[in-house]
Amino acid sequence: MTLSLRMAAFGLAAALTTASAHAETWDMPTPYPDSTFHTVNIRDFAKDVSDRTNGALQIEVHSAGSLFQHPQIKNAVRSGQVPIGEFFLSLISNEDAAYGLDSLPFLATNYDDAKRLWDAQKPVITELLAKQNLIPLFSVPWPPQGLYTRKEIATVDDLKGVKLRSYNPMLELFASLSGAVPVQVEVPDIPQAFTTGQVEAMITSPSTGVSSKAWDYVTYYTPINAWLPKNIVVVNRDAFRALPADQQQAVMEAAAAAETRGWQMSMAETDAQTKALADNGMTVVQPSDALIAGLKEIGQKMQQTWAEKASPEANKILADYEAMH
Ligand code: PCA
Repeated sequence: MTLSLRMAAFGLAAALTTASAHAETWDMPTPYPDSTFHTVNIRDFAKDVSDRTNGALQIEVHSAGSLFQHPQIKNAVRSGQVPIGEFFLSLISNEDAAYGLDSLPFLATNYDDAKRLWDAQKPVITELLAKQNLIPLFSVPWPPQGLYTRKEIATVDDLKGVKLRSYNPMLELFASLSGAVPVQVEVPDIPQAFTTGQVEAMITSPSTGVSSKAWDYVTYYTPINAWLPKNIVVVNRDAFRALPADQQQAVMEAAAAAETRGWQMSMAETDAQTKALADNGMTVVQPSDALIAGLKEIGQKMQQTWAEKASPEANKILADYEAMH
């Protein structure tokens, strides 16, 4: 090797050492399976962060509750056990009613309204999360939620006594008010909950219906489209502030892009995954007027209960949202 080549090789090695000394890897727990569009979007976000930081910040996604189970993810980020994570926003609606607004039946039932609701929610939620050392990065809705059952559901009465899978305190109340029996089950456990008879019906998106192969356990899908609940990605504030300024900016830019992309993915999912349910043999039934009327009554009761429990700031979200119409 000539001297100049050796010098060049030495220079390269030194450069690599410097780069790897500064490269950081963030473990990121998420609750949902790899095939779920939220997880796909988060992996795109991770790649975007890596690209924008020239590889200096890597995010390693641990999907389907594999690193932390869903109910533990928020606190794992809060305490700094991991710097970043995703969870279902309304899962924590018992902490503050502001987190649960997107799961109030028939408040926001399409993407435009869901967006208005998020715009109204965001400043209040940002402040609440700040008290827990957390910064929200982006939030993406699931497609409108529909009803999966073994028998056709013509009215709310048909839900009496049915063991209904629940995923947050709002749905638990909804189930109780409709006479069903709520059972909390995380997405990765859905197939087992149905096969063991723990649950016999669920309310979720066509996306989760497909990812959990609902056709193996239930026959009817009724798109009641009553709410569009959201996932949120949060970062630990100390971990974020420890990043160099250019990397902080890269994370924020990648997050904004992920929010836009995620909403588009969600919209595209609704029809595509409802069709996939039908293609796999499920009977897709439009809800009867009587069923919708009964469910709306429950929604109204829930909104009253919600407003009584909610802080003035949370109630103001609702007022702001309604003023946007
Ligand atoms: N899927 C998730 C949350 C809402 C949805 O559509 C679930 O069923 O738990």
